[in-house]
Amino acid sequence: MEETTTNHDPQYQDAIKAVEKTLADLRRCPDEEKKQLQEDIAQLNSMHEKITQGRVEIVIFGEISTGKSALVNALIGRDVAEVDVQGGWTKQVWGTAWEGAGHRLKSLESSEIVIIDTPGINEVGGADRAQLADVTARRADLILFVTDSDLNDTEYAALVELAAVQKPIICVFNKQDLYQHEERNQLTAMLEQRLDGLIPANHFVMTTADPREIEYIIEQPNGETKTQWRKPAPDVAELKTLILETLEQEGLGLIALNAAMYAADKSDRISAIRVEMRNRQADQVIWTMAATKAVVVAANPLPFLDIVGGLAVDAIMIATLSKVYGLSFSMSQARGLAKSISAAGGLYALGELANVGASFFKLVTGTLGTALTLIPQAAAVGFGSYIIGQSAKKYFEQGGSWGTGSAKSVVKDILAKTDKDSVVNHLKDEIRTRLDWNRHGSKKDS
Ligand SMILES: Nc1nc2c(ncn2[C@@H]2O[C@H](COP(=O)(O)OP(=O)(O)OP(=O)(O)O)[C@@H](O)[C@H]2O)c(=O)[nH]1
Ligand SMILES: [Mg+2]
Repeated sequence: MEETTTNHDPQYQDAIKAVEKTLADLRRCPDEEKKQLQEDIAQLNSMHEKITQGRVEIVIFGEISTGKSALVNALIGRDVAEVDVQGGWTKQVWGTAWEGAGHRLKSLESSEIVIIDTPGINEVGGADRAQLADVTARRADLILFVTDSDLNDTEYAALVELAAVQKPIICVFNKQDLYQHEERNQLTAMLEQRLDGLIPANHFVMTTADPREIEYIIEQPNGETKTQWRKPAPDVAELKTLILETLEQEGLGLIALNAAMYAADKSDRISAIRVEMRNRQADQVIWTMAATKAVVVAANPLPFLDIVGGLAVDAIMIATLSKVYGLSFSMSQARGLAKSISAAGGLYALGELANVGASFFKLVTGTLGTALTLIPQAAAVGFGSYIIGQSAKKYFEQGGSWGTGSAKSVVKDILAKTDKDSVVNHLKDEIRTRLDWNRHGSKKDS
């Protein structure tokens, strides 16, 4: 990835590294995981671009028609956003560069400020709103929360949600031209009270982004007067100063902190998804193989029950599990691991139990007879495989090692944690289902 900056601020460099490391982790994910994490990859890539360019993102939130788009125009100094008398005008989140701000982050020539306009918070419903606010706010370096009177419940709830994201927030009380002195003082006092504890007192400013036309009386050269309706200039000076001051103070540190937080969030999410996906896949492999082994034992004559045959199923299971965890064990490695787990847990005993049962049965009947009577033994063999599978899973979860314990302690731990009856019952059901199905085929009267 190319560096577009030569800034050596350590905090800033660390933040870039954090984002790059998270991206590198993502690139190493197997394809299936990558598919699930597509959006995160795209978001992180744009975060990488943002931080290397030193792009500061200011996001504007607020209810419908409070003047968010008008504020973008007033700050930028020309009409870039559509302003409308009817509420609900702005439909999507979009950003525009604030070139006239004249602000550059210290020693970061390529830096720019982008102002991002969003739809009214009451425009999108509850869960979606929270989602939108969350996604947008997480990227934001600075949040402008716009209101045009006292906060209603929706606004207050949204502001609380935003404050939880831990970004600097400026509360903008817009449409000042609509208020008389007295009313303005009352509203201001109410707002200040509401904001207390949510945002610092000096992060509250008043603006007039798009004043109503007023009637001017114009004196003409001939002494006559005429009236004309004109729009006064917007007044966002105090807000602009506050934004630039905030950026000046926090500048690079702000975007660095932000990017680092973002990367940390993402890597938590990546590991959570990865753990969950692998876990699910691994369990599926273990159940399938344990049931297969149990069914094989229950349904087939004695030769299938020998240790070598049983071990083969476990080895296939372990080789498959190794792939789930991004390691690829050969069959002989897999067999080796299966053996050592069995030995560590004394699990051959479980297999032999089945052998005894089967031999006994063969002795009595001379044939396999009804497979159904072998179910308990077969389920016991399946249980052995289940434990081997879970132990191998633990081994692979730890990157192919027993961690601080030994094979023995891991198997022992797993045996202690496993609800044996429920696993065995599950396997019994599985055998019955599969054998029943068989019975309708070839083994009708066995
Ligand atoms: N009087 C007055 N009207 C304003 C001011 N700012 C905005 N308005 C008016 O308020 C209305 C809504 O303005 P917008 O900028 O579209 O508001 P918005 O918050 O972007 O609205 P949505 O995108 O629909 O959520 C328009 O009619 C603006 O002219 C202001 O400072 N004073
Ligand atoms: Mg708008």
